[in-house]
Amino acid sequence: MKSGFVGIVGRPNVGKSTLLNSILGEKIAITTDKPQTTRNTIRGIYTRMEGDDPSAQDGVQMIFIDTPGIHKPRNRLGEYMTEAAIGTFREVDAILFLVDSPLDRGPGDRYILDLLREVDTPKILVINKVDEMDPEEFRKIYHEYEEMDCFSTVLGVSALKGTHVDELVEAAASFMPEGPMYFPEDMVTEDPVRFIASEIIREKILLYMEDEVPHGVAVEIEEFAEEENLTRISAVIYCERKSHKGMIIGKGGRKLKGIGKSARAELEALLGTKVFLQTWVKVRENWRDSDIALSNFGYRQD
Ligand SMILES: Nc1nc2c(ncn2[C@@H]2O[C@H](COP(=O)(O)OP(=O)(O)OP(=O)(O)O)[C@@H](O)[C@H]2O)c(=O)[nH]1
Ligand SMILES: [Mg+2]
Repeated sequence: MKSGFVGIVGRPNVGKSTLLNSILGEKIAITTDKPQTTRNTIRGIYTRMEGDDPSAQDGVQMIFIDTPGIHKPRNRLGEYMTEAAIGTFREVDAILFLVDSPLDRGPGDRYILDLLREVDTPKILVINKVDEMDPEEFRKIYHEYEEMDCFSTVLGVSALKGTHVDELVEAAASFMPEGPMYFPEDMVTEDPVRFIASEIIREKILLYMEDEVPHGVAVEIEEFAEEENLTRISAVIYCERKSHKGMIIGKGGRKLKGIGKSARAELEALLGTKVFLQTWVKVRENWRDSDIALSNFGYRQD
């Protein structure tokens, strides 16, 4: 059996989490149109068994690690995110470097490229969002990266539509060493359901809120009680300013109601039970620069 770890890295918003979900065929990472959505490394387990004899354990198991977008940090949270992403470079057997535009337009890509050149790990360059590129633009990006002697393979995919994702999985598998089966065949993630629940709520806040507000939000699950056919969840939504609290709650509580409603629908689908979701909004000023708060919210190095 072949098995190993694959890092998915790149600038914010290039589609790393969308790609992880597409590879797994299941949503375990939240995705939005706003940069800096992902804040932790998120591991998804891909297993494909081959042959008729399951005890022979022929096949491949890859643990894909979705990472926060690498950017120039403006606070301690940003530093944590960027360090978490760069830290995976040396922990994996292959790296997928995602881009969605030509190099010249992305100083961020250039910075990541320089970091990638320093590690020996095999690298695959993945041009994502080909569904919205004209062929000329795609060719330009393709040649730009193909000419560098940094990447084993250059591939174009659409994580959103699933185009060429199978080929990408094959390319990653070709770099996996012989190894054990780390996880049971049907396991897709190790992340606790509490964490996924907090992420789903944060995703809805990112989708419903504009500008700086959602970036200063952290979600903490205070209660997660599973009863027969019902899950009771209480969540505290922390924001950085009093004015943000008012905006999240909205006129007559309408905004928060909308966020809660859409989070609840997704949580019910995930858990397969009814969900009773309570949310509170609290202010914790400048928590993104507080080591204690970051640690409390789960943003710390493992
Ligand atoms: N058209 C198109 N849009 C895509 C594709 N993949 C991702 N997107 C969109 O790009 C946006 C960002 O996707 P994410 O998966 O959240 O990006 P990310 O790289 O994980 O972003 P961060 O977590 O912020 O670093 C979302 O609006 C996605 O729907 C694609 O193949 N085609
Ligand atoms: Mg992401």
